[in-house]
Amino acid sequence: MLAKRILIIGLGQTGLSCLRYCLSLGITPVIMDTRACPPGADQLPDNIERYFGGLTLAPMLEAQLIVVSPGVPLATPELQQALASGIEVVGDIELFVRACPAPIIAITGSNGKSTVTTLVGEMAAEAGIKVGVGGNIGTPALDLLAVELELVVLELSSFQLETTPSLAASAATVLNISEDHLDRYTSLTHYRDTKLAIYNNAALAICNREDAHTQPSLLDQATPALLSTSFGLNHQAYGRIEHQGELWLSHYQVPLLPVSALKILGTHNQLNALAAMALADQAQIPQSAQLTVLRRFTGLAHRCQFVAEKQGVVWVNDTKATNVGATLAAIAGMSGVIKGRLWLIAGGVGKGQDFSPLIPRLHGDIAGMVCFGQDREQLLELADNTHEVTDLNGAVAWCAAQAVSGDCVLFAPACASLDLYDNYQLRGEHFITLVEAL
Ligand code: UMA
Ligand code: ADP
Repeated sequence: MLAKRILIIGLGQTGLSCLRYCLSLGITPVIMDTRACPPGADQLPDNIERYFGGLTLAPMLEAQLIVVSPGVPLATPELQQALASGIEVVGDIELFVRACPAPIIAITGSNGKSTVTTLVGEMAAEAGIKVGVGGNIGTPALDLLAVELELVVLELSSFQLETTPSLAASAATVLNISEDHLDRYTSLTHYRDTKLAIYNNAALAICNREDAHTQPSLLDQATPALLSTSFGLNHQAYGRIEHQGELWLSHYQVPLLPVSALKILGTHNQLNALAAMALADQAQIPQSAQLTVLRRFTGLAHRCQFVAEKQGVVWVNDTKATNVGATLAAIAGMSGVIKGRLWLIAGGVGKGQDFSPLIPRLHGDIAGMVCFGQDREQLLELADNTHEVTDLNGAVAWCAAQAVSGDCVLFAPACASLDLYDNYQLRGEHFITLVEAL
């Protein structure tokens, strides 16, 4: 039973889904948003009590339950005050897991979440399972409750994991950990520990052998024995072996699929495929369906997406590379397939990241990097082969003037888009428009 006096904080996609959910249960919630004109304001029925332009403490303290959107940190002083007064504060995913009767596959990590979530969802659908796919990937989880499902695949951000104490996934994975969101967390350890909460009460934890940060033992030595398996690039568990003269994805050294059959490029995508198989096995999705999907999947839009070849120069849109780890993976993936030099476009909101892991690449694979947006100064100072522009128009024009036939221009900004765009998709679409106009 949900409390009767519910306050929803945030009127974006999540807040609107929480509103719909409350109304479906016959509860009229109160809405609050720090923004003067939040995106969902025009969809709010007239009879709903609302507070915009800041967090107002009095109605917060009158609530029995506060449902907070992922973009609002729990550390916000007003929320801390509500918590100190004994008011329960949860996120939309918490409401979802309390209400969802179907088993849940839960996926987090700094990078690869949407790719793996989509793969597992497609594998389940291929096997004829009634599956719902949602969470941070875009469809708010509560909207999945509208139809009866046999399986739910959730992409979960660290923000969502902060407020989901009842999660008990049938399989959970942390794909990898690299610096991100350090404008919200006090340290990498703080960020990692928030993500590792995905393993709490999971029936199976699936970890990355290449990345010790993803392993649950780091969270709490006292955690009761958790069943776990792993994926990685060697022969163990979900891994890779040499077979018939080439590399294959394998499970306990049984060859399953030649790496060459994957249409998604780079070792990071091989890890994504292995993680998806591990999750799918736990969800009892037949291997034939898994392999069918892995053979046909060409990748999601905005992730290392081929845009066009112009005068022999290949242009690639990886606007979803919103942190350094993703940009490094994209560079490694592209370096294996291009003939000429690689030009990188980067910049935006750096979120407190350390950009220095890009330095060896700037001295190696990358001919030049053009930097735009809010935190471009931090990128510019990494090496001598960098160039400053204010916006993406300037960046595309500069690369078009540098690159020659055989080269590749990679837009993998290592930053969030919110200084110049509403979201990463709009940034990617702007890039595509600029390239097509060349
Ligand atoms: N905001 C305010 N005041 C408020 C509420 C929100 O300023 O009172 C700001 C937030 O700081 C943020 C923006 O508004 O900058 C959106 O926040 P939100 O919590 O309203 O977001 P939603 O529209 O509900 O979208 C969220 C996820 N966004 C975030 O966590 C920031 C979406 O993930 C997700 O698809 C959606 O719920 C459905 O579950 C997007 C994202 O950027 C893709 N996620 C981050 C990431 O992947 O790095 C975590
Ligand atoms: P997320 O949902 O976690 O942002 P995506 O699947 O959307 O992840 O991929 C975003 C970007 O991250 C990709 O464009 C690619 O550059 C990079 N990436 C994808 N998978 C991985 C991985 N396993 N390790 C490192 N980087 C990755």
